[in-house]
Amino acid sequence: MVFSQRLKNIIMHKKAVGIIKVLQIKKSTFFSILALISIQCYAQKENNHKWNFNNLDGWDFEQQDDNPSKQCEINKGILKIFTRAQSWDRKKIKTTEKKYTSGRYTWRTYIPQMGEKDQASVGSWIYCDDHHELDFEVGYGNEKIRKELNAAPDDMIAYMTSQDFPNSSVPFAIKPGWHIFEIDLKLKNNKYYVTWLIDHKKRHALQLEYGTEIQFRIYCSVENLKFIGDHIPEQDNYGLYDFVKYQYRR
Ligand SMILES: [Ca+2]
Repeated sequence: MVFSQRLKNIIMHKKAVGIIKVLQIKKSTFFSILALISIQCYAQKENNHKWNFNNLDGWDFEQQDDNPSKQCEINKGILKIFTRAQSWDRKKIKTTEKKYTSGRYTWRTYIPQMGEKDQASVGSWIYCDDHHELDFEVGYGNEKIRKELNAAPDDMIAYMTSQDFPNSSVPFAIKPGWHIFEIDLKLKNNKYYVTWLIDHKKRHALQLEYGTEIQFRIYCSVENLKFIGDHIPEQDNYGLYDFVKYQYRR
């Protein structure tokens, strides 16, 4: 009896130790996961930044044309990018780092009165590759779209576009002048949910089929693009950028 009681006690003790060990492992795993999430959030928050364009530190120039001139100028904290009449100039700047994920992307962009029917676009956008790109592209707009939107003669057309997964493009009429363009990426079931806002008003939203495995560069551009007007630009067109901001949020 005494022996079996001792055996029982030993077994009970071992079980208790086992449970405590399991609990300790679970606890340590829990704290490891918590630490990992905190580190990731902290790392992403470290990416928070506002670029005021007193210089182009942190940005690289890019072009998709055969014109060697950069056509990017900074004057008193305002970046100007322009394209020439009768050309297919495509001038852009992009963040050196491709690391931005969920959160709020903000551009303060000036849209001028662009050439009537000109195929020229002022872009405020983010890009990973040709299938993972989210844009504001603003231009004169082609005749068909202008009719559909009942655009006034001085209206410009802003296209809010997801290039793929899924593809979606929604046009919206805006007046020339300074605007706040924002792309907001929220995670829903680990996939991005994108909201396009113009001057703090929601104008389009879409559930995307991808999440933080896709990281973006931020872009500013003026490009002569065929989709946005009816003929090759007849005047020089430009866009101005006061600042760009990225603010992380899950
Ligand atoms: Ca500025």
